[in-house]
Amino acid sequence: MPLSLEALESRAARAGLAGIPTKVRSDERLTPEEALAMYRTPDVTLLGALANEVRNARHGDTTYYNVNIHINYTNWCNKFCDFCAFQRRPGDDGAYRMSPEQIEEELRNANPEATEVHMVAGVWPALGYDYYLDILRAAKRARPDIHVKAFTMVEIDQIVKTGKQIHGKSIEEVMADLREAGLDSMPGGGAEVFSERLRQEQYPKKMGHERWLELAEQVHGLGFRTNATMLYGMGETLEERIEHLHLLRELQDRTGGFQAYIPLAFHPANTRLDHLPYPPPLERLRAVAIGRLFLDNFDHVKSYWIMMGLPVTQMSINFGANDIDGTVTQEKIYHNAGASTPQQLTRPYLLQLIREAGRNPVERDTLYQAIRDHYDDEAVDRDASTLNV
Ligand code: V47
Repeated sequence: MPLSLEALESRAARAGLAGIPTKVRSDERLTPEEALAMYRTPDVTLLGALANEVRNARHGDTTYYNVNIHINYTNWCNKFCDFCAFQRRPGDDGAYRMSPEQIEEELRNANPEATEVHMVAGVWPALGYDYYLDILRAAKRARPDIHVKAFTMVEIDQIVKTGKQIHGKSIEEVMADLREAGLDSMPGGGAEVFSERLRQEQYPKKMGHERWLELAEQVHGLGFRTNATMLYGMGETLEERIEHLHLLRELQDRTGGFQAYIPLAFHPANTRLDHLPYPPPLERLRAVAIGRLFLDNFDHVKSYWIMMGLPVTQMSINFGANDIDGTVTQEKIYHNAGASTPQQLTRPYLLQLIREAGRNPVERDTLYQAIRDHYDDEAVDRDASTLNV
C-alpha cells in the first residue's frame, strides 16, 4: 500500500526534503539543489521509498541479471591513479598482458551460457592499434554469438589517438574498425568523479571529464550504447557528485545513449588512498536511490554486487536499483582493492538473492532484452532462506 502523499510530505518536511515527494509522484525533474538535500538528509529510508516507487512504476518487480564473464586483459597502465590497486608497469611483479590467443582460450573454456563478455583493462600505448582489434576478433572467434562489451572511454581515447597517429584514421573510422572486429557496446568506467580538482590531486594523467563526455557523445552518435558510472568516496564534495550526475543527465537528454547508471563505491585497500573508509551501507543505498531519483532519463540503475556487497545489493533492489549485473567470472579490479565479495556467483545464487528481496529475476542480454523470465520457473523454493555460493 503506497503511503499517502500527505504522509510522505509531512515526513519529507522533517527530513529537509519538502516538495520532493510531490515532484516524484508527478514525474517532475529534480533540481541540483534538491539533489543536495537528498545527499544531506538523515532519512535515507524515505529516499529509498521514493526511489522504489519510481523503480516499481518503470519495472514492476523485474530485477535483471545476466550471465557474463569479465576479462581484464592487461594491468599495464600509464595513468597511475591513486584509487587503483590494479595497475602495474610492464616488468613489475604481477604485471600481465593477455595475448589474443589467451583470450580466445579463456572464452572457449568459460561458461557456455554466458551471453556477454566485459573486457576492460589498463591503458598502455605500446599495445598498439591492432592489439585491440585482435582481442575483439579473438573473443568472437571463441564465441561468435557473445556480446562484446569492451573498453571504457579512457581506452577508447587511447585507441582513437593511436588510430590517428599511426594510420591517420578519424574517430568514425576507428569506431568502424572496432565494430567490424566485434565491439558491440561499451561499459561505464573511467569517468571516476567529474571533478577537475580531484583529478589534479588523484588522477592527473587520466582524461578530464570534458573529454570523457565528448567521447561518450560521439560514440552514442555512432550508434553505440554505453553505461555511466560514478566512483564516490574518494574525498569529493557533495556538490561535485551532483555536478557529475547533472552532466550525465544533460548528456543523456541529448543522446539517449546510456543504458544504465552504476554508482561505484570506492574500495581503498592496497591503494594510495587506503586511509579513506569504504562507504558504509547506508551511503551505498543513498547513492542508488539518488541515482534513480535524479537521473530520471536513465532506464536502468545497476547495483554492481561486486562492489556493493551482497547484503546491500539485496537491499538496493528495494532502493531504486533494477539490475544487479551478472555472474561476473573472475573480476580483478575490485578484488585487488580488497573487495571481499566472491569473484563470481552462480545463476542459482543470483536468482535466490533477487527472490529473497521479494523481487522477480529476469535474465537479460546486454541491451536489456529479456532472455528468460524466471517467474514461471517450476520447483522454485520461494521460502529458501540460505544462500550457497
Ligand atoms: O573506472 C577502480 C572503478 C571502474 C577502484 O558498465 C574502483 O556494466 C572502487 O566501470 N574502488 C571500472 N572502484 C568498473 C566499471 C564497471 C563495473 C561493472 C559494470 C560496468 C558496466 C562497469 O572501477 C573504474 C573506476 O571508476 N575503480 N578502482 C577501487 N579501488
